[in-house]
Amino acid sequence: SFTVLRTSWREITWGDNKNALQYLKNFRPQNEEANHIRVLLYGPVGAGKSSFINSVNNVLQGRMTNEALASNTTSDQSFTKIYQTYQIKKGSKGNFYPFVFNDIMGLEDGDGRGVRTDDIKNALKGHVKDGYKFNPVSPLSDGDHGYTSSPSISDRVHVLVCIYSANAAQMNQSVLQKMREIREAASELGIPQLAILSHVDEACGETERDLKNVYKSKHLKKKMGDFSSSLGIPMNCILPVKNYSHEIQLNSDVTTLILSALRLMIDFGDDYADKL
Ligand SMILES: Nc1nc2c(ncn2[C@@H]2O[C@H](COP(=O)(O)OP(=O)(O)OP(=O)(O)O)[C@@H](O)[C@H]2O)c(=O)[nH]1
Ligand SMILES: [Mg+2]
Repeated sequence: SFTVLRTSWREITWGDNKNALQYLKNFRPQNEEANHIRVLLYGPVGAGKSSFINSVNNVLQGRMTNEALASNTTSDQSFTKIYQTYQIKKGSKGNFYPFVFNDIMGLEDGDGRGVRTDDIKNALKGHVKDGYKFNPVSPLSDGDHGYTSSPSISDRVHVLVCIYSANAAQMNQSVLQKMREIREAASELGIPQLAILSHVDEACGETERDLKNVYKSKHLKKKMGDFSSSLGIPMNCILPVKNYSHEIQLNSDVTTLILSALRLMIDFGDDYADKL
């Protein structure tokens, strides 16, 4: 075929998810002062931020779940407006995995609708209280109810993950500009960054037919390359993912990609938290 390469351009082991699962089950932050590694997901409306958290939850629970509430309505307003920390249950005794997720309201085109870049910077530094409802009109400031003045290591963001749909037509310039600003803010703080290219199933027929073609698809390789250069994130920090969306049961290949992205973000975050 003209659309797929003969061999994968990146190595990945399909169908054996046990090692990665065990690694995550055993994981503890190196920094003993850190209760958890905090992952902040950001990206345009509908990119799949909530779905990614749902997918991680599915994979770690070993069954389908619906806790992070991915929106199923098509709307120009983002579904995620509250700064909420998502924990993942571990076992049945009120334990949680030592990594947590936050997702930030979509970056929308134009002014005054998405989360302000200043508030994303606040979140990176741990100043945004859990449950805070972002105000698109004015950013949080010291003294506000939702503002944490002296954040702990656990309040801070340890890894920033940008999610973008492989199925999106073209990168919107104002969204791109906003993503760059956020990246720069994170870079100034030394926070490691990754990017997830979601919806890889919908973006390429060969991948839709068989997810194992994800690193053989010429189209997706180009998408990842374009994404890398427009965002300024190196190719080895870009991970393709197909979120659990229409499935009613777990699928080993879907899980493989989710675990591979999750493991990298936890490790990057852990390295950063260890230096704090
Ligand atoms: N086929 C497919 N559908 C996906 C994927 N990721 C997300 N979806 C679907 O895309 C829609 C939007 O996903 P969400 O997870 O709600 O997106 P979001 O980034 O949280 O969006 P906001 O909270 O509105 O900013 C949902 O209907 C998901 O089921 C994917 O990788 N593949
Ligand atoms: Mg969402």
